[in-house]
Amino acid sequence: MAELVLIERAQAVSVLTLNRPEKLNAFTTELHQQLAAALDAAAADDGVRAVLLTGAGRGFCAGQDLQARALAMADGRPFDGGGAIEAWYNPLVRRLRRMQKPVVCAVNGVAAGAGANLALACDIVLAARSASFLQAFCRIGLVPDTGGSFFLPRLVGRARAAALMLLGDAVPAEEAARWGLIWRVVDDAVLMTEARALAARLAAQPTRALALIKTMLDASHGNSLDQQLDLERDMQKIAAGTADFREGVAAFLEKRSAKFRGA
Ligand code: LHQ
Repeated sequence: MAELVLIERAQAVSVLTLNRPEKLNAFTTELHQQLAAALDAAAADDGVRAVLLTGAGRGFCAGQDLQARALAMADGRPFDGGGAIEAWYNPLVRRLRRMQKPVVCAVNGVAAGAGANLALACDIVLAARSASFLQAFCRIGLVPDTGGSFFLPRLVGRARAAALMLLGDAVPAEEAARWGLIWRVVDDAVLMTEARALAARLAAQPTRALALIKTMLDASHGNSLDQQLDLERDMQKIAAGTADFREGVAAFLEKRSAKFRGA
């Protein structure tokens, strides 16, 4: 079986590399299957405290593989776009958002269609200066998926989201960072060093608290102030019950660095 997702363990970080470089890591069913399995394994392993997602070669991910073979249904029926979303793309976004640990995305090159929105579903996105983000869907008569119509307006506002989705133009990484679509741009040569350092730093933080923060961020846009205040109370109750909180306070009082265990 071809290794379409390379899995490397760097201490407490699981580094996942999409690996169809000749097709800019476009999604086939096999790639989806391997990515889902790798994310599930990372989620289930308490020794993994951060995930780093990137792509092999010059692209990050060109979205759905548009070759006829990848679109063909096994039983000869026409391609069912909604079926592919239900079977693969929606579960992928849910896996990332429900992951009880931070997910860093290192966008090493073009991120198009579902590939662009895959990046936006991660927690912190770093991009190489040469990378670009492209809501390619309208170019081929499709609509944004993989959470794009949810994430984009929240990240960059309706005006920019509308132009991105209706025009399908590429946004260079530096502009994406200026707009708040992603966290930061770095030189191509240092992307993976920076991304690995960031993931390692996150992996040494209090993992339970980080997971609770993800929950709060995701709830924030749908909640009223009162609901969010209640959620903060509930999340703080859980965080304050962790060993990592006790360690954090002890380290502060003893004027030393905290050694968080992620529990
Ligand atoms: C590709 C692809 C690709 C196959 C590059 N497929 N081969 C969900 C399920 C339901 C319905 C369907 O949609 C979805 C979600 C989606 O993601 S829809 C959006 C699908 N993606 C696109 O429309 C992007 C298509 N790709 C492009 O527009 C360009 O390739 C970009 C702008 C990403 C990069 O352009 P270039 O840097 O000029 O590279 P290239 O076009 O020369 O691509 C390099 C190779 O990769 C080339 O293969 P070849 O054998 O000719 O060298 C491309 O055919 C192949 N490739 N994207 N999505």
